[in-house]
Amino acid sequence: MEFVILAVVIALVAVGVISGLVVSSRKKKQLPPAPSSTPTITPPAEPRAGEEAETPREESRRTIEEAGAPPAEAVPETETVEPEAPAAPALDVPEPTAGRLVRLRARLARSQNTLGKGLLALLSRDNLDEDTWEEIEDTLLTADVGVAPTQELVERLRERVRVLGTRTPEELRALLREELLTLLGTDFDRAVKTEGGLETPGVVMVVGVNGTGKTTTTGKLARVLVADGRSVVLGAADTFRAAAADQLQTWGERVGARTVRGPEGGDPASIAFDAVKEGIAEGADVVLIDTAGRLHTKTGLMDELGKVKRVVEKHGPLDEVLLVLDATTGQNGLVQARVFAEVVAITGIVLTKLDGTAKGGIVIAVQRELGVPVKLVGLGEGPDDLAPFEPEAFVDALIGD
Ligand SMILES: Nc1nc2c(ncn2[C@@H]2O[C@H](COP(=O)(O)OP(=O)(O)OP(=O)(O)O)[C@@H](O)[C@H]2O)c(=O)[nH]1
Ligand SMILES: [Mg+2]
Repeated sequence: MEFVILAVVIALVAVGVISGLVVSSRKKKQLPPAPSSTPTITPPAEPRAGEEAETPREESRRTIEEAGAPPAEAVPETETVEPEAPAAPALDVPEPTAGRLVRLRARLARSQNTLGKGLLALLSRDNLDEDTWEEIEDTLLTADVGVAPTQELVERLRERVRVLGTRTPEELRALLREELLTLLGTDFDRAVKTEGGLETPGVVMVVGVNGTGKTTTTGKLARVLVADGRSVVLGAADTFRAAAADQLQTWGERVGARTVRGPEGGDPASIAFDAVKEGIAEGADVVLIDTAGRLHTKTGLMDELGKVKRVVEKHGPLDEVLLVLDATTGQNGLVQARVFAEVVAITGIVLTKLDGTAKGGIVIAVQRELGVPVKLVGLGEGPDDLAPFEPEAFVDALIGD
């Protein structure tokens, strides 16, 4: 008898364990794959201080509920809209955007050492002879500041050091800070524009060559917007790569943003068009359109990008065309920038992978090249590693304050 009871208990426990495993493996399958090494969906992504954390979360929830049940007429005839996974309650709570650059300043360590500390060390030499000025020039060129800006900076520093006569490390730091800021420009409008029209959402298109970080940036930007209380629709206009739309959708699902997508190999312009249409239909605040990476040397592909933009503009003007450049590719980025600017009139630059390079000076060079401000910088693969670009915070991070 005892044996029978024991056997029943063991059997029950075994069933419990097995069903637990099944459920948890099912759960795992439902979770979209993480776009980066950070953990997915489990709420909240990062431990956050009590009350502040609550507000955006409420708003995110509201977004997914609205998005989950659009009015019948809002659904486009084509099957381009994939509704989200059944109202997963666990949405990420993105970090607030204010002060991100300050928080992520340590990620600029490589540029910090080469550019900031390197320059300060050189300027602090007792004897600022020709050789030293040449070394200063080399340091700037190595950090990808570019030839013309480098010459300007060195000339102005030389002049000011000469006039100053005696110089303390504090004075030199202040001089360098001022001159770097002058080169970066402090009066550009660096806000990413997403106001849109009266009846239309803000529309932002993200362009750039392969692998620069377009999709990642689009996903991170969606989080920034959601954190600011805006509702977002994503347009997966990259139909070249099979996984591209999934990658974008995964980002969207984490914050409750719907992704409009089409068949692989489909027409990117019509997906982009449908995404804005969907944004209008559901009264979204912002539509972000991710495009396929393309070689800037391939005329046909570049023409296609121009077409995507023109088709989207049938709904109304674009608020932003963001060019994503990989900071580690240095001067090659400038060549890309020039070609893209000709085809789609860039309104802002996103410099990604600044965390992995000593070439932070590219910020100066690329702005100079396009006459368009750097608006965002990517400082890592984490979901909230995208920061609004602030010249003061950037320079302070480089040379220490
Ligand atoms: N370290 C670092 N990695 C980044 C950053 N931004 C993007 N990445 C990584 O760069 C790789 C490419 O990113 P994607 O967003 O897929 O690039 P893409 O431009 O969309 O690529 P295609 O769609 O193939 O053209 C990914 O592994 C990202 O995690 C950044 O700021 N820092
Ligand atoms: Mg992509």
